[in-house]
Amino acid sequence: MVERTLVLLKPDTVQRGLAGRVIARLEDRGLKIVGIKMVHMDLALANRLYAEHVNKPFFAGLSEFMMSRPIIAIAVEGKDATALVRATMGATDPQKAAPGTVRGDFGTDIGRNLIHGSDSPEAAQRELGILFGAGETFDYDRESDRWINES
Ligand code: IDP
Ligand code: MG
Repeated sequence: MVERTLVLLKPDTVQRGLAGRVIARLEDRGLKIVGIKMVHMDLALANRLYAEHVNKPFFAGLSEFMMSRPIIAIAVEGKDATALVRATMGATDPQKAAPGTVRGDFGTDIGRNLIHGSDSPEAAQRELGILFGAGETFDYDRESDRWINES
């Protein structure tokens, strides 16, 4: 099913100048950018986005890192976009992520794993609502997607 999902390029991706290369991997898989912006996360945003993790021992470090520098939020659309993004990202721990994935190729540490992707279509809906307001995402067709929409 064609759906939308949330990608965040974490501070390490922006700091290391890898944003373009990571975005290219998403586009190379056929995903369509339907919203994109730079965000400097605050604690309220971190608490909402990572609601499932607020009581975990790593939450303090995670939220501190996510608030440390600007990130890039991207709404992407495509067939099974959530699963496709997750496969492109690789496992949470870069040590375990397969070569060819973003985390497997560029990641060094579980706390510096470059990219966030929603973990289910339901989570994607919720997270997109947190990051993108009305008028910040766009409906448009790409000629190259016609065959996907017809299948
Ligand atoms: P995900 O990003 O692959 O969906 P989650 O389990 O949702 O992984 O965790 C959110 C983020 O929290 C991870 O991307 C990672 O940066 C961080 N994190 C998760 N588990 C640990 C841990 O055990 N130690 C340190 N950081 C962690
Ligand atoms: Mg997650």
